[in-house]
Amino acid sequence: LGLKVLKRIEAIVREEQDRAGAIELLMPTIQSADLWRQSGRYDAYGPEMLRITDRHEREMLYGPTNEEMITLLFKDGAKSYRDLPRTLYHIQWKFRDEVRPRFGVMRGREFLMKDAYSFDLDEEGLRKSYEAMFVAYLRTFARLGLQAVPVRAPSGPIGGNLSHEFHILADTGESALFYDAAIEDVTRDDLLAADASTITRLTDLYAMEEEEHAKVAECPVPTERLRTRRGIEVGHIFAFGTKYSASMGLSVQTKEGGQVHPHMGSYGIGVSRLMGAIIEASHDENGIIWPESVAPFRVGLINMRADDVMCAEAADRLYGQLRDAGVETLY
Ligand code: P5A
Repeated sequence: LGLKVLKRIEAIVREEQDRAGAIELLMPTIQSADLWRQSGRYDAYGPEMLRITDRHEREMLYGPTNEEMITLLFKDGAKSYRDLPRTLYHIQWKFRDEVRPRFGVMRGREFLMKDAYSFDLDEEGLRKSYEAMFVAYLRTFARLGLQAVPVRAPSGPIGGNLSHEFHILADTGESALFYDAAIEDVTRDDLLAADASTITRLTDLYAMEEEEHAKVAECPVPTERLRTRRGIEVGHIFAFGTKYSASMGLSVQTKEGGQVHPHMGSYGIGVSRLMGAIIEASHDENGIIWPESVAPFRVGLINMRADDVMCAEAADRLYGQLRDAGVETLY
């Protein structure tokens, strides 16, 4: 049942990436250490990276993320401004040797991530690509039946100066959030119809993780409107400009004949974590309440009198009819 739910989450994530104009590919899980030496992250990444050697004693690693690899692939294929803007994504397993793996899929060492990477000629282009992914995220989480709060975030080891995390509100969440109650007024329909103005509306409202909130001198939200809730980070997006294109020697020809390093961003969704996050956000004392869009089955059919021929026939018939009508049924 869990696998069915995971596949449904993955399908919604994929549909919204495609809708935003991103192109799907599939990159390997194992990467070479040399690739990461080019960006300077091989040493910087620390013990979370699972380092391995092959039979020739070459240093390899199990990818925790793919900024370096996508930059290399893009370098092979894109030569001029005509190849941009472009956003590429894959849905692939990652490995991070987390100090404290917790709660199964919520913080696993091996987990499924959707990671997208955008390439633009300039900062203005990057801002548009970032916005397109922001909209895709709002729609994705709304379709999954979730209320996601976008939070301005520090970018950490990925780098850059513009970054947002998307948090699902749940009492068991690992992060403490402080946000303006007006964020809760944004409806599911608003999110499904999201555009640049929805992003402005949301990002103009205050929302911070505890650690960042503590650094703010004076809180701009009046006490009666300030909400404190716990959240689960299900997505994280970054605009980091030329950090990887410059360090890894990726440049493309401009219209005028010059060369520029593309401005890049990366955009992650924790696909397997979402399965746990949905459960945390949507359950009661009887168990999980799957939002309809990800439920493993729509109908549960039980023949309560298996030894009664007529009853068995009726149940079989009903099961056939439901299946013919395309209604997924657990019999
Ligand atoms: C963005 C895409 C990145 O790695 N590089 C490519 C950027 N961002 S991130 O924030 O580090 O991860 C993106 C999302 O992946 C989920 N996630 C995890 N899920 C389960 N177990 C883990 N150990 C784990 N680590 C990260 C989160 O949802 C995160 O937002």
